[in-house]
Amino acid sequence: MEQEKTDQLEQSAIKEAEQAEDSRALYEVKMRFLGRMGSVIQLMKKMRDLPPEERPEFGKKVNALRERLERAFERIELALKMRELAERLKTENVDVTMPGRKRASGALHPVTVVKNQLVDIFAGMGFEIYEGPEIESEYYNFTALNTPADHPARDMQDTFYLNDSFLLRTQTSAGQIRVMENKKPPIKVLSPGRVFRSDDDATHSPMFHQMEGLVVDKGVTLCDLRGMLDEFARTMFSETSKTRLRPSYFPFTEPSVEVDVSCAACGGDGCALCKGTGWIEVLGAGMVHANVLKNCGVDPEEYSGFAFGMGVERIAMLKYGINNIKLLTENDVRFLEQFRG
Ligand code: 2NL
Repeated sequence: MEQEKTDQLEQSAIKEAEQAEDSRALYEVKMRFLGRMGSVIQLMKKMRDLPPEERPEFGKKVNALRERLERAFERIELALKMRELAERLKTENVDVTMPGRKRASGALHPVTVVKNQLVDIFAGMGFEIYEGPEIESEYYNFTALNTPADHPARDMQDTFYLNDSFLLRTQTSAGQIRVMENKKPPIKVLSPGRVFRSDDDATHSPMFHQMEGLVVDKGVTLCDLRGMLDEFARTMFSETSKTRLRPSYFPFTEPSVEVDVSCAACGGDGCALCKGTGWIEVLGAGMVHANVLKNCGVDPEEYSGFAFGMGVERIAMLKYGINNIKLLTENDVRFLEQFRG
């Protein structure tokens, strides 16, 4: 009777195990027979109902059954795993000859490249970098810079006003005024940053990047400015670049100059880029006006200074032969791709 029961249990366990669809189902069957509440344990518990002399014999039998079942489950599990692996290998095969997906790599924008170059050149000459705020008061942007109340640059037509006294800075010198107010000379600062003017055509954009330099100390002259600009032109454009100063006017400098650099495209002979003149206008500069120094608490009898300002987009356009400033803000990938370093 007992023998019959064990045989039956063994047979149905093996049968169910062999019918299991996957390893999960097989594990469930195994738990049902060999688990802590499984049939084999239940069978073992029956030992208590037997007379003591029959117990050892019964125990041995049940233990033998458990060992046989464990081996059977191991064998079935191995076969099932092999089958599942074969199945996976059939569906998850990888075509190692397939070409990879191309990933487009990014690069710095040409304006950023030129800005970094300019910062490197002037930092190498000992300039400190100071970036002021983009929103400025009328005082820092115009009044302190000796720009009279009726100057056309202050006009609503040219300047973006936020309210009666605040505006989007039209030049980075607004920030340089703060430096002069707060620091005793010697001063040597470079201010790169966005500026805003109500201007819009092929060479003017309502937002562009400016880079202004300011040097204030005892005995600073226009000659120092020129020497520094020569060095700048040679590093930025070509080893053989020359500079030329032409008289000009800015309210914040006296004297004021416009600075031309010999055309790097033709070497000064005259070409389409320089419109046959051999020279290209690159920046504006001058000796800091005595009124500007006074406005910042710097004594013009004791100190003098020079300053210069250039448009970063303009330098980038000259360097790369770009004929429309808008190309620099449209961000057409076909345009930008040509500047990958
Ligand atoms: C231009 C001309 C210029 C300055 C900027 C300056 C700054 C201070 C005092 C005096 Cl704090 N001047 N900056 C001077 C001359 C010209 O920029 O054409 N910029 C695009």
